[in-house]
Amino acid sequence: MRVTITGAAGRIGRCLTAGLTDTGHDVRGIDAVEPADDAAGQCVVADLGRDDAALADVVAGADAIVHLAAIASESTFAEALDTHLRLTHRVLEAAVAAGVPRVVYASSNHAVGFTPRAPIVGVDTPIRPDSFYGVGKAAAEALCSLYHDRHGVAVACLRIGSFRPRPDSRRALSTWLSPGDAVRLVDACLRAPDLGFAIVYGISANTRGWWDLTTARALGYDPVDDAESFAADIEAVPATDDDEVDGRYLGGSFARP
Ligand code: 15L
Repeated sequence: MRVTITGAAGRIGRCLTAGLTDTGHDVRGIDAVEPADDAAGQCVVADLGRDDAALADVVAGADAIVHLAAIASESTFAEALDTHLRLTHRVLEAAVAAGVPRVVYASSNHAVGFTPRAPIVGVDTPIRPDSFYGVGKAAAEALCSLYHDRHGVAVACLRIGSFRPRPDSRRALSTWLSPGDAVRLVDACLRAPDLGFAIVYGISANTRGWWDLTTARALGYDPVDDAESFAADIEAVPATDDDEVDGRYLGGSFARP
């Protein structure tokens, strides 16, 4: 498939550019900065938020857009509106204008981060953002739903957990998404024949995972990594008060008092 990735120079963008290319997709990227590795040749450097021509050009002829571009952490309310809602609106409009049938949107677990921790949480749990970041992601999920219903764009919203080379905290033993599984998840969303509108959690097959992967697996996601392999190393370091506080809500430190 011809796949356009926004935010291609970011951590997840570089991983997906390389991984989806290896999987056989024809990948083009767009980002405000040049990627710091081999993905450079596949990435247009342009301001997605302002440059209409560059956006139209990079999505032209695409079979799907993977929309990652955003500030991937807490920011001001104004920045959250801009980076999540306005930017996603631009990408969805560009998809409709160019006839791109499918969008994979990088949402976040922080859309439901103020949900008290429970053994298993489905994608149907009520929206409970833990930050302006989470509000922006939840609002952008709603925008994706509108573009699916109104314009027929197939959309997968990925509530990504903790994307890291390896889990780096007690919480990440539950929330980790490995680079390999990130590629597998997005590839499944690109290929799923009847995507419709789907919300899925983006984590690896973590033994201690608390987000239900049923909707992701139904799309064909078959995660292979498990944060448990790193548990002994992480638990060798004594737990802190922050670990205890971060264990109360799904969003961890984002939901601290
Ligand atoms: C996210 O959505 C953030 O982008 C990332 O920086 C982490 O904080 C991650 O969630 C997480 O919950 O660990």
